[in-house]
Amino acid sequence: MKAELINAVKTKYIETFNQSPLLVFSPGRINLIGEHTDYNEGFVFPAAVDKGIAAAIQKSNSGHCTAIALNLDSTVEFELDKLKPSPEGSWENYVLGVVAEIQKKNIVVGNFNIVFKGDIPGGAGMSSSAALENSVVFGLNELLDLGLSKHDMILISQKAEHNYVGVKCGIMDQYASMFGIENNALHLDCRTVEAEPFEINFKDHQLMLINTNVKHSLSDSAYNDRRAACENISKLLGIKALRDATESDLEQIKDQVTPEDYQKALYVIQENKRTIKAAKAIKDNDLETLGALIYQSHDGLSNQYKVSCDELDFLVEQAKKNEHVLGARMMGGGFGGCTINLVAKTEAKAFADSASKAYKNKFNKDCSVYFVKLSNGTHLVK
Ligand code: GAF
Repeated sequence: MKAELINAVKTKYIETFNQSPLLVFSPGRINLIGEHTDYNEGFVFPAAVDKGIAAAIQKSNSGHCTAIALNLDSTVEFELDKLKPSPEGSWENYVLGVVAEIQKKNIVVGNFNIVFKGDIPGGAGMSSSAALENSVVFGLNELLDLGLSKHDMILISQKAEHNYVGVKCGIMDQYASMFGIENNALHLDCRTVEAEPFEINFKDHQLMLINTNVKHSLSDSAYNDRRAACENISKLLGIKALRDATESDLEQIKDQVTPEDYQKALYVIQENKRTIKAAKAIKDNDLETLGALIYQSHDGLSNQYKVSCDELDFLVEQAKKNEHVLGARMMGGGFGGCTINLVAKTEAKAFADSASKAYKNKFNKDCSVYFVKLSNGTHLVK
């Protein structure tokens, strides 16, 4: 699929602009465990996957920039000295935001044209946004020799999302998409922004994603609200981020926060511990423990952090009923998107079929099943 995407953007670029472009591929990501811990400066466990966004980019001498999204059949033109966000929900905000953040560093960006095509399902919680942002900053850095490091680039992508898209995201998605390593998941410390790669070979088990194919509205504002709640509690505790809190610290200020916010902070503290335990379980090849931690993660996301939805909870319940699924949970920001499942290889297809049938009966719509390969991060394609 990657080759087809690259071919499509290259062909469109040459047809439209009559020049030969640089080609970039930027992947989406999964996350084993560690959800909503990144903006609390805690641990996460993502991996880049073999679904992503291809971009063809080259300098423009037309006096303006043009960006084309082939999936959406949409073309946008803009001028670099007049950048401002487009209305909320516009895809080009990811592109404009990246350029604006580079400019904020007093780096001069020259005119360029860019064509995108991707195969990350929208709203699946697989970070098509980070893939898009990273493809732009990486492409511009190569094309214009901007001298940015990969760490600079992911911070630019993250700020673009904060300031142009309006989602106060953490650093997990941009990191995983940029720094992914084939066959590895990255145990990332979101405070130091350094990761330990873990080669993932679950032998007779594998990871499987099931996409609910729903994305409930308000997910962006609910995300920002949760981040704000975590930051308020950190302030009350006199710490930099919830990563520094223990359950007993939280207990001390229990009467100063709402019961709902108390549960949210407790979830973050517990999820951070689970993510550290998951790294040990993988090192010990203890898949039962890993699976149990994954189920606990979902329970916390659903009942304490309140970012799940009926469709996700239903798919996790289906997994729990199946003895061949060691763990399942919602993945990403929540309110829709995928569950990630740790399932016996020989039973994966049967579980996918039975869960899909049950889902269709319950919600009268289809879910989708994906088997992904852990892959390299954003790179040039020769
Ligand atoms: C979204 C955000 F972009 C990430 O930074 C992270 O917080 C995730 O939700 C939840 O773990 O993908």
